[in-house]
Amino acid sequence: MDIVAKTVEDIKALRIQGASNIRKGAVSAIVTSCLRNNTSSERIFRRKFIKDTRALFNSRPTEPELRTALRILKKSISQKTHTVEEMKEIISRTAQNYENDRLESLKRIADYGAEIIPRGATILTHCHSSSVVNSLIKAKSKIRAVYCCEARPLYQGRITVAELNKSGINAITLVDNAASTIVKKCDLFLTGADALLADGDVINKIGTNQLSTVCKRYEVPHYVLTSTHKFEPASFFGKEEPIEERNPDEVWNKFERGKIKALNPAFDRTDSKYIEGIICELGVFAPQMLTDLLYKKLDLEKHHKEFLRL
Ligand code: RUB
Repeated sequence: MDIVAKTVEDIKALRIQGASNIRKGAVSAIVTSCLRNNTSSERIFRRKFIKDTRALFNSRPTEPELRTALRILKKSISQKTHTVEEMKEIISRTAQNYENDRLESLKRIADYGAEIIPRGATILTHCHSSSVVNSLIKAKSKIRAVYCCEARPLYQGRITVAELNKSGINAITLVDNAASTIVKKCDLFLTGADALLADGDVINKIGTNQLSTVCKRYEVPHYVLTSTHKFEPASFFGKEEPIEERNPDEVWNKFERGKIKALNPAFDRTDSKYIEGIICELGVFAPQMLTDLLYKKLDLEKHHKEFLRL
């Protein structure tokens, strides 16, 4: 099977899971597909590149980082005079630069994240985020316990608890509905993000919003750890970020549930007013301060049309 088709399938089936891994898998597939392309015709090369990019772009709806990386790759070969060999070289180089930039971001997020964790901390987390796991591992010596919500229906929280345990952190799994009973003994609630929006709201795994609301009630600060690559610039121009609706069979398979309907949204949106801070590669920010900064940094007023086009 073609590498791009296989990657799209893996992303849809969550064999590649989490915003950062999805982007990484997609970029690697597109680079491999380009390098394997034997054509010497620039037109045919571009046509295949666009077809592959579109398939990956649409593989999961609520993933701005995936879209950002693919937009950057496409922009890198926008000059129409390149030969196929030049385009291959540019695409590989751009992908490598992006990866280096993300690795550097991840390192900085882990540093800033570890810094806000107090000594003897008890922490609540939800689902699986590479940014959160990295920060917790970095702050290991200060951590008393991490409670990891399972994140039904697909239990990505179990990936978190297993990774933390393996690194020697006292990590405990709990069903999602038990969170409010232990939140009172937690110092922090830490999550990743799938999308960061213009008004400072954050989209993350389903259940994040209700946990964040409970945390606010008990004055447990919710910090979101994410790189600014998850920012969706289209949200500044009124575009709603779609929430992926997944197969109801993930909740309850159809042989057992018969005609009973099941709802299965993958993500939810947490209001910026519940979020204490966003920890990104630039530092720790109040949500809206960060989005104002990104608007200016990306010079979106001038470039938004060009930036948003795939
Ligand atoms: C994963 C999820 C993660 C974010 C951030 O959902 O919600 O918290 O993607 O991940 P799913 P990271 O399992 O449905 O992809 O910090 O690794 O980018």
